[in-house]
Amino acid sequence: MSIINKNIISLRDKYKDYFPIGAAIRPDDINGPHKEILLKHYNVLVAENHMKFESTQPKENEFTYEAGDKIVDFAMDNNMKMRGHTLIWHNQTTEWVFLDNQGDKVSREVLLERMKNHITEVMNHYKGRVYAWDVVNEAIEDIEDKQLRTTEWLDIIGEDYIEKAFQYAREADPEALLFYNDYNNEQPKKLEKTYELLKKLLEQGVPIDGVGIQAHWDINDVHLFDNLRNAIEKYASLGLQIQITEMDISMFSFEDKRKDIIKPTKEMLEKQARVYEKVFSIFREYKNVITAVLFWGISDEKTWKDNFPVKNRKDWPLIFDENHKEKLSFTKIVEF
Ligand code: HAH
Repeated sequence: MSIINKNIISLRDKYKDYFPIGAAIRPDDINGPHKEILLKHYNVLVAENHMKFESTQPKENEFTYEAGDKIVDFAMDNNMKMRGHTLIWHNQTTEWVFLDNQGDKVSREVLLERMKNHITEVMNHYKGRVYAWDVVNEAIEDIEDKQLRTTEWLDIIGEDYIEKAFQYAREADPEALLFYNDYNNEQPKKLEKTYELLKKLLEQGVPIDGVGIQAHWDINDVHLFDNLRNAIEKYASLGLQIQITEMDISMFSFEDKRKDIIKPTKEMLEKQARVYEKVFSIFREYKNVITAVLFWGISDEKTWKDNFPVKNRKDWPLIFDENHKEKLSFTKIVEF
């Protein structure tokens, strides 16, 4: 039996004059109720996990594309665009990348060679199918007064690892749009650091086309709307396009570690709907610079927020509920 209610408007149709709307998916989402939601509402996809370093090159020079290909084939068969996430990141990257046969850290030269090989291989494999890549993910430090996150990439290669990654990416696929992607990068301090980094790189001629605002937000952030507007304007002033790459709006603020809420209250759902309504109205206002909006998941049935930042705590951050039905948040996004 189909879960689709024919009377419900399609999100991607409603937004056809604004930007593509998408979701991060896992291979099993292309069956069952999630498949129906995808086919009706979305026109851009991203693999939640299956294009990350540990998935595409778990061992040196052993590239594995099966799961990623399954997702890309589904996207192509259904006329959807595909984003690539992600090439260079400190997480979900297997340890071998940074070590030699003795288990010692490799040299800058070796790591640059491995970086280039990875980027070239993976981008070549997906050439013509993945139109935009998160080349570098989460390189900015959260702690104040420190610009770059401490990672093996930075430690072994040095600060120019970011520009190298973008250069290799441009060489590998000159047609692909290249993004720098991060979370909390609409918040003033992280925005400032990101702006400085991107400005410097662009002045040096590093090929960066856009910035990804992950948008892992929550219903309690009172500064969100002002921060978001400010961030969009600031990034756009650099001539960059902006994509909202991983949106979800948690019922819990980051510091809230409560585990006793087993069902969202009406008040929580209404609050979430107001946040979704408002951020989408801001996105529409900036449709000239926002070139895609993607959710990090499909329905509340499963989301990474069920395990982050608190393990095994149910959250309800998406616009379809645990039974795949449209939430009030959905309604508020399409009512304009
Ligand atoms: C994102 N990190 C990653 O880009 C994505 O690949 C992963 O599947 C989920 C979320 C977000 C993140 C955060 O919001 C706070 C701290 C660390 C990481």
